[in-house]
Amino acid sequence: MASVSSPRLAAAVSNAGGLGILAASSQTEESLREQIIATKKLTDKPFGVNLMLMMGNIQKQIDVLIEENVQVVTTGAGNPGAFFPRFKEAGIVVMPVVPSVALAKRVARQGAHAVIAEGTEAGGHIGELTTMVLVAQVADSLDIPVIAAGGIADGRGLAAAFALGAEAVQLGTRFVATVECEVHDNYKQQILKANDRDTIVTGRTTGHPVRIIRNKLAREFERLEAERVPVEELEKLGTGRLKAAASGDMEMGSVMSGQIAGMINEIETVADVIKELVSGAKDTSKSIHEKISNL
Ligand code: TUI
Repeated sequence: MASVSSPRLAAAVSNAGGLGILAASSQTEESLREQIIATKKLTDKPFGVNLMLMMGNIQKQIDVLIEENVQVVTTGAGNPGAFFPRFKEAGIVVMPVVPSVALAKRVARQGAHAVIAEGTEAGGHIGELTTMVLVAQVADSLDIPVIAAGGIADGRGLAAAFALGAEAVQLGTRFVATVECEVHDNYKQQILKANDRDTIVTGRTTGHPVRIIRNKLAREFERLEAERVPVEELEKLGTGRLKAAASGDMEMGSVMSGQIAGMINEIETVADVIKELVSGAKDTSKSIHEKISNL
């Protein structure tokens, strides 16, 4: 949710009973600190910060989290092992995103409090396994809580995640199409317009696959990857593209979105999304119970 999450969105999620997550992404320490302070002004509930592990200033970002007494950290796009001693010393709850059982087991050994098992249905940087197979296998392998992510936008997804052994869910794309999300309206409309097959994975050949909604940038990636141009050229093409999308460029912006976009048809408030998530899961549970009773 780099460039997409903001104090307003994270605070809205926490105020509605979820755990809002701010994206540290490529922010400077100063700007991350400002965002944390702004979020504290908007909610008195706990919230977390997501760290992208390949960032050059990550140690300085962690300094800020500790100084600002952030209680929960999620990590993405790498193995957070090297940072665990600092998190542990500061008493921070750590929940790494994991794309495989192997990494889930490793971070659990290193002291993770929970893992976020994110399937390839998700938007942005992704792994290979689907949520359906990943969550069940990770839940079978660990004795810490598993949070399911990737392809979850409503109560049916929440109920399905519980069925697979998860204790909670993480939503990304669903929260982009909310009133409180501060990306350009073009981005939200692109998600509303998208159908089930409108996302595509770019950058597989770079080792950093990223799921985005099909557009001119995606076609450009496809062309260059088919021509097997050097990785540096692809990385250059990808630089700054999420910010461009967040600012409204739907042609050459990286409009990151999960495959669930086809199911999102309305911009709603965060509170309504969370209310429907819970009531939808309860309805789903009843109908599952009936179906199973009739077996
Ligand atoms: O990180 C995300 N989503 C993101 S990051 C991002 S910015 C970016 N742009 C281009 C290339 C890379 C990043 C846009 N969206 N989600 C969490 C996530 N983490 N998804 C998958 C993973 C992951 C992948 C491999 C986590 C760990 C991992 O480990 C590999 C290893 O080192 O064992």
